Amino acid sequence: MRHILFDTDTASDDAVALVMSLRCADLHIEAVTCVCGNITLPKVIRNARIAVEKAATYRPPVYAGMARPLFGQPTSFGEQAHGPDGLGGMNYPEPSVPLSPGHAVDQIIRLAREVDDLEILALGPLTNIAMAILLAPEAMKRVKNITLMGGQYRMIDAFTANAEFNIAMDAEAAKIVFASGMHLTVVPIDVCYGHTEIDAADRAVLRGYHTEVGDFYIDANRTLLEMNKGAYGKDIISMPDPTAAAVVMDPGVVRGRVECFADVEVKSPFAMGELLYDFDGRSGNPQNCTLITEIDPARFKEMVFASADH
Ligand SMILES: [Ca+2]
Repeated sequence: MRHILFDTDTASDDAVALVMSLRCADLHIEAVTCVCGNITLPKVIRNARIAVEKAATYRPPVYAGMARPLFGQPTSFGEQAHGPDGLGGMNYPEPSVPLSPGHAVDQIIRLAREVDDLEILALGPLTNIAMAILLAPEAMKRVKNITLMGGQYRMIDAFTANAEFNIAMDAEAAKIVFASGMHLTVVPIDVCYGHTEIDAADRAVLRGYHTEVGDFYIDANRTLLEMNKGAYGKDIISMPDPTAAAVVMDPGVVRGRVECFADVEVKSPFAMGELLYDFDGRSGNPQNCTLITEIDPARFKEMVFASADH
């Protein structure tokens, strides 16, 4: 059994990732820690509690974390992609899963100290993780690995002209995490687009199960679907966070990876939050991350389906 801390700015694709992770027999989610990102923190917390309830397995504690980036205020929210509530405007009823007392950052540090081989899955801006590193660097060095959905590899204009949303939203926090000495597995936005997207045929499979979770995966992402149709002419639901969760659940879903050094640009307004790489060591910096470069789309979709067929 692997021990996972699930850090999330729970919008619609985070919710799918959380249900998948809770339904994965190999993982135990020790805590769900919420961070401002796709939507405001109160909505993140509510959606995390909804997702835990929808998974209908065990109920890890859900903790409130940072409500804004390290510096300044959030520059953007994702209502246009995820709906006013972050879950497709579905207005799901108030969940029975409670918010647990205590601050997410304190709980991250506590678990890093108490749990051997703790792994972190980080699916939003890295504010909570950076705060934990600043407060307790030695405790955080006990963490086995952080798998994060964030950044870009070859695709540059994923959110701003040169950066992806999760990193751009709190670039300084990301820089702290990349400089921490902790081992990172980076799932960039590139590998979450294309063949891993949920198309009409995939949605028919999910609907065909006639399960609450199968419907939840599609309904919670309906704003994302409409945006992709309207803005990009693509009849798909993109699944960045479930893709990163799949990498944790089953490393066999990874088709390509490269060991490298990565850092985050925080000074250039034009490239704020851009991930920068050294693939051959010429910068003199030691490798600090495993960059995922290709995903097996069929295997990924099988994992999405398997988590929704019951
Ligand atoms: Ca997210």
